[in-house]
Amino acid sequence: MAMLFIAGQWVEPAEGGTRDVINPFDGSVITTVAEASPADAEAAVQAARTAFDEGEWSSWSPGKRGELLLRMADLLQRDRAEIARLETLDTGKTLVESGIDVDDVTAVFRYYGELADKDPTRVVDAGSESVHSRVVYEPVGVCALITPWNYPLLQASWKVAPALAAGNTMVIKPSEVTPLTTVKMVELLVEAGVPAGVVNLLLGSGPAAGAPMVESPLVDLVSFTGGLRTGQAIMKAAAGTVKKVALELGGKNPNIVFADADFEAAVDYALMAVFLHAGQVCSAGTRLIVQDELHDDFVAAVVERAKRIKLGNGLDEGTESGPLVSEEHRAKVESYVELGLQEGARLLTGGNRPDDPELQNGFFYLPTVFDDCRRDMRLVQEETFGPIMTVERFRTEDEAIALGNDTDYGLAGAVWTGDTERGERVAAKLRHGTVWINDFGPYLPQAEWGGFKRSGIGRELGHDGLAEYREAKHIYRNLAPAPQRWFGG
Ligand code: TXE
Repeated sequence: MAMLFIAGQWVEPAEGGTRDVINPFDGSVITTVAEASPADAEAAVQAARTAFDEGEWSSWSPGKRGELLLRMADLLQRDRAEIARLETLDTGKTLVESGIDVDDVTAVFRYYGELADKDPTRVVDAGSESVHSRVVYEPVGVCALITPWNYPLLQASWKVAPALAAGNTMVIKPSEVTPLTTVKMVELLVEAGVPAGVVNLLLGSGPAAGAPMVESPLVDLVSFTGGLRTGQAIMKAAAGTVKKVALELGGKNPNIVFADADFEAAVDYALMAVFLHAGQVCSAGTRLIVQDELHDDFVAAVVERAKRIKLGNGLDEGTESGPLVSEEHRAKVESYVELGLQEGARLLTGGNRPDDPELQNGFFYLPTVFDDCRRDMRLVQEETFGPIMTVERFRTEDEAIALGNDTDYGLAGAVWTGDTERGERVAAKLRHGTVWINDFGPYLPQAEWGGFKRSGIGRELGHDGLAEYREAKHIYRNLAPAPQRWFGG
């Protein structure tokens, strides 16, 4: 049974709690893992605090920390197949996607491994010959890293790698729904040589394991990826001790297609944008916003291909999309389909569970397309996090931009056009943290990722993703101290 990892030891939870981890493909129990209580959270936080304040970690040079991350990258590649299989069992996504996740995670560890010793110290011109002024960057301290179930390993790496590179200690809490690859990640970090207490792992629910970390006066920073409501609760809870807070809270992302776009490519990406991983992607392009004259042909092509998406076991070759992550999550997706029908959206395909007998025990849902959608519908405005595409139309460039920005979120968006200048004009006006022109989905470890508006606070990846885990300190040295006589004396 996977246990908690506290102060360099794999330990039983204080109250002996356990939780079954469910395979979303067929509802079977993959394994049983430990379930933390608030007492475990307290112990994990204390271990991270002690390691930060008193441990050998603080004396590690940035270069040595970087080498640890590079070793970790090698270990991830060594165990690539095993990790990919675990991720597929746990999340339902296809093995190909899980393999890509491991490669992306490896790239993130390499990127921060190489960045760790690039000293950002800045000498500041104090305007005086007798002053030496510089800004140095130090770790924030103890970090609570709370991650979701859709990209368990990937989301954890975006936090763990920069937090280690900057010299912090941490407690990681993966989603209780999908803990397996995070357990593996901690095992590999131990093998890579991370000192005791620097990385601690809690398995358990938000209220019992997550909330005590957020409230703890011993924690300096919370980085959270997950849903909007939980993010709001975390921000409020963190206010009590004025922690640093970084939030990535999903999106409702527009995919804008002009009539002069490359038809085949735009159709292909429109499908991938929303149906990859059954739509359980924070940057999923669920809002297709298509120009009037292209609408009928484009939507017909999307629907025809959506009907042919092969659902199945993520471990099987040929499976194009897996199930939703849980029964509970499927119920949420189904309630949005009901709502869409009530709001007057026109169902073109899907809107149901598949009838394939082999999929009846899993949490499957058919790729679903709704036409005649309006910007004021909740179906269009709220994150469904499922395989649901909504279609809206526009006539002019200004209308397209207005629709693309008509959301409380601001994580990502795309524009498809054959006109380079128009692509740049629209990209400049979209209020989203990432904008793709004639593409959908790619991100780079070296480019910042995060949201405008309610999609969150702060950035992951890139230099800013490391800056989140650093405190700036100004050191001002007077080279010729002499009395100032401010008070006359
Ligand atoms: O996530 P939660 P849920 C969206 C998506 C989904 C919705 C809800 O729309 O349907 O969120 O999903 C921990 N203090 N996203 O309920 O609750 C929890 O244990 C501290 C978008 O599954 O946000 C888990 O580890 N921690 C998203 C993590 O928070 C708490 C990805 C995320 O869980 C806590 C996933 C608390 N009070 C869902 N309550 C994205 N941005 O990509 C829960 N947690």
